[in-house]
Amino acid sequence: MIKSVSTTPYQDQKPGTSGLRKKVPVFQQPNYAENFIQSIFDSLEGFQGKCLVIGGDGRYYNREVIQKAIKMAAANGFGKVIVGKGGILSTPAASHIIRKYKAFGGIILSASHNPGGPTEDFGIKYNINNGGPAPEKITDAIYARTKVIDTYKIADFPDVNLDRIGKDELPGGMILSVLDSVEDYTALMEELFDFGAIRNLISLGFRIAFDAMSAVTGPYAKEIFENRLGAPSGSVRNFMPLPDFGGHHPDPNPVHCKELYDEMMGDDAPDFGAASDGDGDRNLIIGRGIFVTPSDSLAILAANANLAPGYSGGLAGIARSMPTSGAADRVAERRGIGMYETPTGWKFFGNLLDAGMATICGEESAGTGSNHVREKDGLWAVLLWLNILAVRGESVQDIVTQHWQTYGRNYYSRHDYEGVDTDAANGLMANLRSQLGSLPGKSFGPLKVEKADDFAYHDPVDKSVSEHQGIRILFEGGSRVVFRLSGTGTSGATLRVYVERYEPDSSRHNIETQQALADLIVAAETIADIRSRTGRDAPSVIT
Ligand code: VG1
Ligand code: CO
Repeated sequence: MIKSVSTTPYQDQKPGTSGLRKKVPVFQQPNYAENFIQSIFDSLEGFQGKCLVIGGDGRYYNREVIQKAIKMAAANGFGKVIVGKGGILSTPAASHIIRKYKAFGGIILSASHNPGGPTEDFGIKYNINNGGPAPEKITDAIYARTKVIDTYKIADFPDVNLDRIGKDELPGGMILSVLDSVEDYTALMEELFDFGAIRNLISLGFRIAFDAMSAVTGPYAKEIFENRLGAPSGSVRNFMPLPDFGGHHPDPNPVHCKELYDEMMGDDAPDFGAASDGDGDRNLIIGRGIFVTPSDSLAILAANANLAPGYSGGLAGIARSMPTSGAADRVAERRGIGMYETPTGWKFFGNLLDAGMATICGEESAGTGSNHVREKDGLWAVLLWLNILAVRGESVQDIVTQHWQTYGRNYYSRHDYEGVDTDAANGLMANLRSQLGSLPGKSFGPLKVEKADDFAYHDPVDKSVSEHQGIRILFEGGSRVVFRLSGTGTSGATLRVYVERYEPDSSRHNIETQQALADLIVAAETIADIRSRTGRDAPSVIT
């Protein structure tokens, strides 16, 4: 019934910013997925007889790995497995289901915003019982295990039916429960937001355009925006999840959502445009004629969250990843609430949310969320925006410009250099580190360096320390440049350069972003020597 299979370890199974991500052919190597899943189980204690949630974003290879994971969960002694119908669960929905059904943890199969398909990306990550990504202590243990693993356990029963909702006892006694992927999540959104007010806004002719990017949010968005909130059919586009996302890159930014972006900038644009990514945890917000940067969106959502029923009592605090702009800090300061700066990656927010120190969290990479789950949540952000728009009765443009008038504007942009030679990228970072001591006091054009460091995070809850989380160069007056290497890519290295400048004067809030940041962009190049070290004249993607 239960087979113990001998295996040999792979040396490259180190989880990155958000789980293990590799090309599909890498995952298809013999025992590759099995080794990683067994290493997860081997790093956990006390799950005998307990419940495991398994879900994925529907990308290529999803179903195959779900079948393996179910059989391995049974063989390792879990008492119950919950999966979404068809093996589909958005990342925030999986987080909710782990919490709602008090599961021991969950396995989420996704490579998020990375492309899908037979030669594209796949990923596996483990979430703990609070619904959030496993902290580094666990991911480090999983990695250590992958390097020495020699057997895995798998039950020997035929593939289960993932498409029939209901409960089944599998051979050996483990219960399999297949849930509607959308229902529990939608109910949670109805508790947090005033659906009546949003429905009313839409009935008055407010037009929304949501691009699901042929990824996991399609069925969720159809149900929420069209069926429950009454948006006309067609308001949700690309709503059929496809294993290859229609050949697109399901990353909700103005570059990969160009069609929606152009429409929102054009004549007769809808009032509100939005999109989400491969696994449903990111969001893109565009008003008629205005793109809202994720950092601004976090600040505006935090400043207005009390207008939604779920947050009417105000916020305990706000948390943002270090490279995210300081716009939200100004909101926290004015409200007299806590502000926390964490390394990149949602796993660092879990402790702050669990401890009740932060209510809303966000990242510059288009992730925003709250204490309702322990992942970032794309549709949640869209619904909070809609709730705010319904209550305030103003346009996105008005809300954003008023926010800048009140708090000042943080001009912000991220420049990504993708697929850079790994040694060159490491060399660039090492060179930056070597300059940290000598940079303060130096001037670059009109900018003078005030401070330079390698960001280290001291978790205020569990006291753990995470070092080398990005090089920060802070200039006098509050501008800064941050450099770090991506931990989610699957080929070569990706250098991310984050550029930010604070502008308090509202007569200077209409400058084009790259122009507003021009001096900083030049300084970044001078200090890091990006062109000669990477061989690139320009970033691959500017957001
Ligand atoms: C990127 C983003 C980070 C985000 C992570 C996972 O990581 O920068 O903010 O948390 O992706 O998001 P990196 O290491 O490539 O910069 V997702 O939607 O891919 O789960
Ligand atoms: Co994602």
